[in-house]
Amino acid sequence: MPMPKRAAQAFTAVLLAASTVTALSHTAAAADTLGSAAAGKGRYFGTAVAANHLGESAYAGTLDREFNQVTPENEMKWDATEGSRNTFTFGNADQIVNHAQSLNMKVRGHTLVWHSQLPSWVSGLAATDLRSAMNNHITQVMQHYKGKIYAWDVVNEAYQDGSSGALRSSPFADKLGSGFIEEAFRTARSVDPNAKLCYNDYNTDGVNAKSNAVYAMVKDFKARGVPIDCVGFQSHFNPASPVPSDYQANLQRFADLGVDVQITELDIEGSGSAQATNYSNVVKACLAVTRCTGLTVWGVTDMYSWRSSGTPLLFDSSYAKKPAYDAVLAALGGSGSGGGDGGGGDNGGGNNGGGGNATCTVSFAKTSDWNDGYNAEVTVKAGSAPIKGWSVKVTFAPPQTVPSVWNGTASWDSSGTVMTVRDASYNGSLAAGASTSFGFTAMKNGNNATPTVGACTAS
Ligand code: G2I
Repeated sequence: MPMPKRAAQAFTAVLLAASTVTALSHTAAAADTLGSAAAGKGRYFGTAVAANHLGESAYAGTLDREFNQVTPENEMKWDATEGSRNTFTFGNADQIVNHAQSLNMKVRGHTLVWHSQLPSWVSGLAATDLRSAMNNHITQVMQHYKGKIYAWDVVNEAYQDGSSGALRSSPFADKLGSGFIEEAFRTARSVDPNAKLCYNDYNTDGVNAKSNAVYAMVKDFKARGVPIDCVGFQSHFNPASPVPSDYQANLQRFADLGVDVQITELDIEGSGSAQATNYSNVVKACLAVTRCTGLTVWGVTDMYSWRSSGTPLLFDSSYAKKPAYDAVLAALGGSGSGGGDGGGGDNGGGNNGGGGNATCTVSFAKTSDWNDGYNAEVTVKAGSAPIKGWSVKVTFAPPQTVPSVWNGTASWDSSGTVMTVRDASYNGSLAAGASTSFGFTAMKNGNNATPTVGACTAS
């Protein structure tokens, strides 16, 4: 439940107090955030998140407004979760997971078995001990987050760059042999059968020796029934490593093996229209592949990027939207301040969301009104297609506050005037034409105005 929010801006409009029921209805407009636009295409749009920035209001405000999926940037790695053998520390990762859950965002677990950010006690173990340490690590971390993670990067970056197509040297490959990957996936499935299990790597974005090696592994796993559900393509691009021309074809060939594919760590160095075009091409490639179920950028703002000087992200260091942001939103069929064109009718319809024709409408009613406050009910009605989730923005007149919301999950913009309410998961799924409702209590604090209810966004 949200804390009471005090609206900050001056309120000038004059509205007549209405004690009777006010009804308004909107048809779904083009979505105006990355997450809602992606949801309109049956995808998620996420970002890497660092726990130590969550207390910064511009950071959290941008995250909460724009994204509906998060990947902890470092907090779930082995050095962060099991720095000493069998002593597990989850505090920072829990902060991110709790934040995401309160806003109905998906969480990608990153990552269980990786040669980097690996504590030295692990690299020092002999084979038998290393095998049990690996399986114990997977088991303990996945158990802690069981039911909260939509997908895990079970194994990260196991292959070498270049033309060899071989596994990279690591304690796991060197001591356990190539079978460590299969073993990690089998252990992971036994711990949380509901989480999607992914292999994740970089420089595998186009067809090349490295991606061919990963492709052969996935094909073999599928043929032998080794559990694997998805492949992540990190997609760290710069002028020396640009978006490959066969990017979409490469995603498609993996999808054709029977796995989902995701863009997992997208960032593209550059600026202006060149960067925007590259971003747009990546989004279009994902939308063109039915099993490409979502995209994640590797950070909210250029300021905190792991390669900040390359300004590779969608928001600049002041959290202003860059041309790349507008291009991504337009490619997703949304329309925001940048004036996207609404996109085409492309409905890739991934397997985790609604199709492109998921719509909903809202109507608003004050259900009670007293000196200091009022209660309201917002009814959400699915359009002519079933929907899997919905969200509605409600803008309050300062200095009104909202101490309580029910049957929905609320988040607030940084000004404290705009509340976005998403379904409470149990009431997100609606048959065509079916309705549900959420409610809230508002305190007037001297302002008797009726809030403005925005369009309903369905996924
Ligand atoms: O290198 C970019 C990414 C490549 N794919 C896997 C990702 O997990 C990886 O993420 C980066 C993080 O963005 C960095 O933030 O992984 C780096 C480490 O391999 C992260 O850098 C580390 C620094 O090296 C440490 O000095 C620092 O303590 O971040 C740590 C936490 O801020």
